[in-house]
Amino acid sequence: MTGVWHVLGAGSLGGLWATRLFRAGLPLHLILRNPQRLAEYHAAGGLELLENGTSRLYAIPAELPEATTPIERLLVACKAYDAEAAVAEVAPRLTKHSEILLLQNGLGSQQAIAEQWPESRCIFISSTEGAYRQADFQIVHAGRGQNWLGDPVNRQRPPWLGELNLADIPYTWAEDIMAKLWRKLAINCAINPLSVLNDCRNGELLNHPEPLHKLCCELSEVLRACDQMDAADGLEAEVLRIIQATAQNFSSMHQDVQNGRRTEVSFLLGQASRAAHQHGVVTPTLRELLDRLQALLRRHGLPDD
Ligand code: NAD
Ligand code: KPL
Repeated sequence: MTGVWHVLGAGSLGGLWATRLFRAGLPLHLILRNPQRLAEYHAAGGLELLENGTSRLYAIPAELPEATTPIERLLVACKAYDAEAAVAEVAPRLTKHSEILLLQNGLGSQQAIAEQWPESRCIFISSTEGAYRQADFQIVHAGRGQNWLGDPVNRQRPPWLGELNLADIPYTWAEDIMAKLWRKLAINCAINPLSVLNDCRNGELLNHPEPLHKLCCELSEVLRACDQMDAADGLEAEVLRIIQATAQNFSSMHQDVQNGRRTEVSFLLGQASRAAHQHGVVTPTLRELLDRLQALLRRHGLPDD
């Protein structure tokens, strides 16, 4: 074993990772945001994982950000818009050679954290696993998937990857994690906003081939301008394949809006738009989509970033 895991954020994906690591016998602490959340957690008796029709409660030790034990490996499982501030709260506890694992979707939050804490090794994760919260501290493992882990500045595998095998957490070490993250960002940009604006399941987007096609062309051009040739290759075909494979599902952004939760738009469409602007790529479809999406978010009383 190579040290203690600290999981920052006991939500859906953080809970899924934490329960699997803990039941494999790995040393782990959850970090909860404030004394009230910690008291509620203790009252619940731990984190419950519902999986394959069975449920089990795991009494994982939990603490506050201001605890004093050093942190060597931090798994950040907050939403992209909370991640930097959450790391700042525990930053005084990070050891000199600490590792920060970032589970956030989209792009932008990872780079901000890597710049802010250059002494820590930042490992980016692109996850296609599915989990949601049925109630506070009750996590449902809803969909099998993959976790790609990688470090854009150091391709060496960390020594603790074997612990993920022990915990039955599916993973692949990605030599080019940026390509994975850009590809997922582009797929989410193509599907999620259109599903929100048309208020539909993913499959119904096949009835709107024109905006989907234009969007995929613009997104591919943005990816190529960012030197992400692999991520651009065959984007539209993959988007169509994913739409078919998830035809009956509502996208995560659609679910966020339906449930009155803030979206990660700034780290998805916002990031694609900023990259387009920076590289002088003209993206009228993307721009119009972002404007319409932000207007809809404001109408729903949600932040538009
Ligand atoms: P979530 O909202 O279920 O969980 C986030 C948790 O972080 C919440 O419990 C929140 O209270 C906590 N948090 C926020 N600020 C904190 C702070 N300062 N200190 C401590 N805790 C704090 O979100 P999620 O669905 O687990 O998503 C996390 C990230 O993973 C997102 O970027 C999401 O896009 C990505 N992701 C999620 C899934 C999924 O199936 N849920 C799949 C792939 C990727
Ligand atoms: O990742 C997704 C999401 O809903 O966030 C899919 C299903 C791929 C749609 O973009």
